Amino acid sequence: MGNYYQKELECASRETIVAIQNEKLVKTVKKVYENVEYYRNKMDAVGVKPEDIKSIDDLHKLPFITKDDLRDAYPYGLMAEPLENCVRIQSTSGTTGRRVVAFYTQNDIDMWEECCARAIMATGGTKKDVVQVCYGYGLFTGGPGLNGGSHKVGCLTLPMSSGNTDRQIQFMVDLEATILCCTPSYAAYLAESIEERGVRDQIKLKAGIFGAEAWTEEMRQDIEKRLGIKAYDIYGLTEISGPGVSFECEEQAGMHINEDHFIAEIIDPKTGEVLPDGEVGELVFTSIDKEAFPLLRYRTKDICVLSRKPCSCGRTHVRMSKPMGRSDDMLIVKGVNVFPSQIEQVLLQQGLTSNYQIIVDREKYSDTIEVLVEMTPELFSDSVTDLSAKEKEVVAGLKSMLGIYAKVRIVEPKSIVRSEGKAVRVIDRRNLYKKA
Ligand code: DLL
Repeated sequence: MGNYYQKELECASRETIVAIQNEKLVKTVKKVYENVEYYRNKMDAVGVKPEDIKSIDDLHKLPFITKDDLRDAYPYGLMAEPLENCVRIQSTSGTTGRRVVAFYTQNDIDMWEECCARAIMATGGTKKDVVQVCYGYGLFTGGPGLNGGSHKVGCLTLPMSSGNTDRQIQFMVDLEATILCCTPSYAAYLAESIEERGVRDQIKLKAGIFGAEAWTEEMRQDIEKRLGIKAYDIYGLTEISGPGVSFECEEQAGMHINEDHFIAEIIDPKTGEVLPDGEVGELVFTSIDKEAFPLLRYRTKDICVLSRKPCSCGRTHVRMSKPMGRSDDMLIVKGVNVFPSQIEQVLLQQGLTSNYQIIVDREKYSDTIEVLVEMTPELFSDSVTDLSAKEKEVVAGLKSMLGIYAKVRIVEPKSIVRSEGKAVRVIDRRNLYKKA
C-alpha cells in the first residue's frame, strides 16, 4: 500500500476535498460566465448568475452541457481562453460529423498528465518502470495522456502507438517493458500473440492499464492469467481531458475519480434529477481546473454508480463502477465511437433503404461490425455482380465515415424483422456491460 503521485491530494480528507471543490467551482463558474458567451446565454436562459453558485451544493442549479452543445459551439464556442494561450488540440475517436475538439493550455496538459501519473503509480509504478504505451497517438487522447503520465512519474516510456503486433512484442521482450498501456481488447490480442510466439517466459510485464472501452471482469481475469500481470481499469473522455479522469488502485474495485479536478454527479438520464450515491444513473462531470475548455455539468452518457465506501488503498476520492452501458446509442467498436445514425446516413446517401441492422460482435478479442441492409426494388432486379459492387461501395463509404472496416451485406427486401415499437437497429453480441 502507499504508492501515490500526489499523496496529499489523493488521500485528502473529505472536508479538504469539498473545500477545494467549492473554491474552484466558484472561480470556474465566474470565469466561464464572463468569458464564454455560449455559457452566459445558457445560464441566463435558466436565470442563474455566477453569484448563485456559492458551493458544490448549488451545482444542481447550473444547466447541463451535452455533446449537442459541443457540436453547436464547434470549434471555438466553448473556449474560455484566447487561442494564443492554448498549446494543444485533441479529439474524440468519433468521426467528422460527431467530432469533438478539446483545447488545452500548458496547465491543462500538466493537470491531465498528472492524473495519468496517479493512475500509473496506483499500479505500483515507479521511475524504475518501463512503460509501453500502445494506445493510439495523435488526436486520440490515449497515447498522449499515458505518455505524459509516464514521463511525470519518470518511467522509461516506449511510445509505441497502436498496431504492428510483432514489433510490440519484440520491444516488450528486448526492452523489458513492465507496464503495458492499451485497450483491453488489444491486451487480450497481445496475450494470445505472445503465446503463439512462445515468448511468454521472456516478458517482464507486471501491470496493465487498460481502458477506453468496456470490458468485463472475466476478461480481466483472462488477461491477468495469460500475461501474468495485474490488469487495472482506467476511464476518461476527451471532453473532460482524456484518460485518467478516474483509475483503479490495487483494490481493483471501482475507479477513483480525481475529485480535486472533476466533480462527479449521477443523474437520472430521463429527468435530469440528481441521484444519491449508490444509485445507478448517468455520470455528469464538472471540470474545475481546466483553463481552456472547462465544462460545467457535462453529461457523459455513461451509466454507472458511485461509491464513497472507504478504500484500503488510502485514497479518499469517490469510486465509480465500470460503466454499465450508455444512455445514448453510441457504440464503441475497435475503440472508435460509432453512432448508428452515421451508418444510416451513408446507406441513404448511397441510395439504399433505412431498413438496416448493425451486428457488433467480438472474434478473438477483436471487435467486428456488420451492416445488413435491405436492397431497394431497383437493386433487386440487378445482377449479383452489381450487388457485390454496391456492397463494396458501401464498405468504402462507411470506412470514410467511421474510419473502420465494416462488413456489408445487402439482403432481400423485407428480410429484416420489423419491430412494432422502436426499431432494433443494433445487436451487440459482445455482452460487455453488466446488467444494472
Ligand atoms: O476513450 C479516453 C481514454 C483513453 C480512456 C485511454 C481510457 C484510456 P473518448 O474517445 O473521448 O476518450 O471516449 C470516451 O469511452 O465516455 C466511455 O463511454 C468510454 N470509455 C472510456 N474509458 C472506459 C472504460 C477515451 N475504462 C468514452 N470502460 C467514454 C468503459 C470507457 N468505457
